[in-house]
Amino acid sequence: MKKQLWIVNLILLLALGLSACGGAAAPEQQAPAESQQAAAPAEGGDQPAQAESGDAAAPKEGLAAELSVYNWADYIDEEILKNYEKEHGVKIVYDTFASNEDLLAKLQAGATGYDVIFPSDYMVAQMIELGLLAEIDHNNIPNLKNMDPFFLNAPYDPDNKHCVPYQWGTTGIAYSTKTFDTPPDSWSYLFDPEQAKKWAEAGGINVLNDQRELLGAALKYLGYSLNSKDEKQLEEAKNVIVAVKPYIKTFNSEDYDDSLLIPGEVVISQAWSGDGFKAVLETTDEATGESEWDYIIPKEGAMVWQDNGCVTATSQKKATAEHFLNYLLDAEVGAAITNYTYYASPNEAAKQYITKEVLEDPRIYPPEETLAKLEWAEQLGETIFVYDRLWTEIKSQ
Ligand code: SPD
Repeated sequence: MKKQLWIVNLILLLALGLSACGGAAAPEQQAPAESQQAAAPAEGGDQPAQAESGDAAAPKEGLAAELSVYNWADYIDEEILKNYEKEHGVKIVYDTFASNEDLLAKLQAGATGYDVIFPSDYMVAQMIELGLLAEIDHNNIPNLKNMDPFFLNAPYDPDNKHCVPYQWGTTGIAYSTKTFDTPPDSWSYLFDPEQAKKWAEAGGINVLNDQRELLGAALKYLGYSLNSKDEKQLEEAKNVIVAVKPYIKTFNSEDYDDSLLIPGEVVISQAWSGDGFKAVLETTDEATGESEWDYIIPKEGAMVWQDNGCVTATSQKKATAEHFLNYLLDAEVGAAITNYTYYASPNEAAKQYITKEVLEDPRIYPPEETLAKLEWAEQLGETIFVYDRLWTEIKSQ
């Protein structure tokens, strides 16, 4: 009996080891079927392969042994993943992407190994249209009740048939308070060539490596909608970016804390609210309360967005994916996400656990007058091909 168990465990270890290798590094591989959970050893002794980020025990009944999650960079505290692994015995294979378009390209290239993904609003609509998302079973996600109704039933996913809200935020400008005497309250600080030259010489400019975001900001600078489908306006926006490209030090959406803002690699950057606010908090002098960084919404207006947890159409582990999404929507878990990322939470029940400094900061939860200046990105239909072409032109000049 002991020998038989040993052989079963060895086979399991090998199988899990192989699927772990295939999870993040080679997501093109088909994910193992959800029914593999049945093979997890129920007795003590050897357990399935340990999770990379925690100690996944045998998966709880009805759950798969492993789940592949694909999210934006720096968008969850790893402790939350470890806790899920420990509590539910599901190993999380975690991988990150830099933009909605990168995520889409990956799925369209045939990657079928991802179970849970986190597209933004307009991309959810596009992915539904392309048949890339599964319909979710709300019975498996009772924590949807915790959500602020404002973030449910969005036009891009009526009745939340495919996705659940994850985090929301804005796209503005992060800036070094040592460099700027007055806050850079206009996109002209990035897009007017004379200004851009000045800030490039003062220490450097970063912009988001993201076509909807950068073209959207240039459109706003020109006084247009960031959802413009007008080819002349779009061409104009491209020319604005190309004109300042020599002054842009980096196109980077992923390394704010490590190498961009906090170490002072640049002095001004187009930035997402949470990343900007992280730089504010982490460089605040406790004695004076002053910070080396600040974050502002330009007066011409900016993007407001909502990211969403969705299950891929190719996932073989839909029930486990829904179980994981439900975990993320728990009030305390939702608060832990925001207390780490500094993005606003759509989770009403989480608010009691979110730190005051985040909940009461207008840079994270903007007041009405700021919200009035913000615009949601919408799905653009065929015009995305124009955006693709312009983005290629910008990047290749
Ligand atoms: N560091 C995590 C950033 C998540 C940003 N997602 C929003 C994109 C909106 N276009």
